[in-house]
Amino acid sequence: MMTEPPGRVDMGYLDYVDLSYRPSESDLIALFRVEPAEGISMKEAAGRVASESSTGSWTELTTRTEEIGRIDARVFWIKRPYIKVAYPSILFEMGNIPQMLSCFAGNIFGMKALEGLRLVDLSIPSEILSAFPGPGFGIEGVRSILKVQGRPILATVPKPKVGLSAEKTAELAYDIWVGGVDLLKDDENLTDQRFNRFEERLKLVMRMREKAEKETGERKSYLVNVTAETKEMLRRARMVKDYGNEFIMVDILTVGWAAFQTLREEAGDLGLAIHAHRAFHAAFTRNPKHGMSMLTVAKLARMAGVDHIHVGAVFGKLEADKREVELIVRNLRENRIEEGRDHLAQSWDNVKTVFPTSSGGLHPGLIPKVIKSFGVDLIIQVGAGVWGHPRGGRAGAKAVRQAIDAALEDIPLREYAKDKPELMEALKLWGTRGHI
Ligand code: CAP
Ligand code: MG
Repeated sequence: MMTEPPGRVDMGYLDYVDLSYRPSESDLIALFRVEPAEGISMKEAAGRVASESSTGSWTELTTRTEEIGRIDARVFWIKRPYIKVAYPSILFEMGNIPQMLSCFAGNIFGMKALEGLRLVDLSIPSEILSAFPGPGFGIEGVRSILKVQGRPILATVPKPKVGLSAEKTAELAYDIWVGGVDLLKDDENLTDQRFNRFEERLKLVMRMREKAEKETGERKSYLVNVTAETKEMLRRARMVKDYGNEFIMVDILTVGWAAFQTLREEAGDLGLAIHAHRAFHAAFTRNPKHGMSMLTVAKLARMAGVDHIHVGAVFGKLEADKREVELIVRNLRENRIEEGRDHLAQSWDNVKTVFPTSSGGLHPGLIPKVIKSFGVDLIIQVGAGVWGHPRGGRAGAKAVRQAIDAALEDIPLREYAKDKPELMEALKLWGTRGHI
């Protein structure tokens, strides 16, 4: 006969389900969509999620004690296919996003007992939020760098996305700045390649910025892609500062959260604002039955301290659910979100706001829809919709600015375009619909 070790407490999956539990203020709440595998009940599947993401494993453990039971995650709500799990904050190392993800977004995605699992939303308690820096500038800070109020900020990325030389990039920068764009942006896969060296590009673009600012009397800046191995990324961020620019850009998901956290600290020391590109997100956000939502990514990004983040353009070339984009935008711009049927409540305390960036397949004909849907506290990022203009980038930039003005004045595009040849030509070419 086996003897039980002293203090041992048996714990099955169903013990992780306690529908009478009321989460405490310091619990982190996760909303999951769960699809149990054949033969597994919803309750057991839910229990398995809480178990594997906190203290449990596939069998009962001789080493488990009552003390350890205090840090169990608990399923406290089930409404098929959704469940809510409360994680005591002691489960988490403060200020460590990789560790947090390894709990509620780790092994559980691979469990054979689940057909599908999606992390839909997180409600992050103040105790955890306060361990992170949040954005250094936020919407207000970025607006005051650029001295632009009351309208969306306009950015453009030279196309082709890779292949242009540093000299050509600088030349194009001048064109679009003079055409009315506020921010030049690097593309997500342009970093320091042989055909376009990072420092060379930065130096030449900065020179052009001086010229463009003098000629237009407007502030112009550059979202410089520093994405690289972590130490190299920090070196590049310092270089951006040395050349006198205000922003860096980073592909937050391909560099990883740890690298991003390190970069955020460096940017804080240097006084640089951060533009976050989300390349790679669709690998795990796109399947509605599995993976993790973009809403979750955006909330972690606000907590970790991005100043801008791509949220999807809805009307453009890339997949984005309008309802989810609206929720993301609210979570980036507001300080308190009440719980709703498909999302959790969130208090942002004094964490600064983040500029949502709408991008991907945009062109002048879509601008009024974007502004109508997401408002003016927005960065509108247009690539091919500038560089595909029949009369080149400068005319393309003008056409987008004209479309923004038309939307703000609430004048239909075709009417506004009557005495604006740039906008008229863009509308002739692309119309007012999205292109995939
Ligand atoms: C837009 C873009 C962005 C996408 C990313 C591109 O260019 O620069 O990377 O918007 O998607 O290369 O596709 P276009 P999202 O304007 O030429 O489409 O913003 O959804 O993260
Ligand atoms: Mg791009």
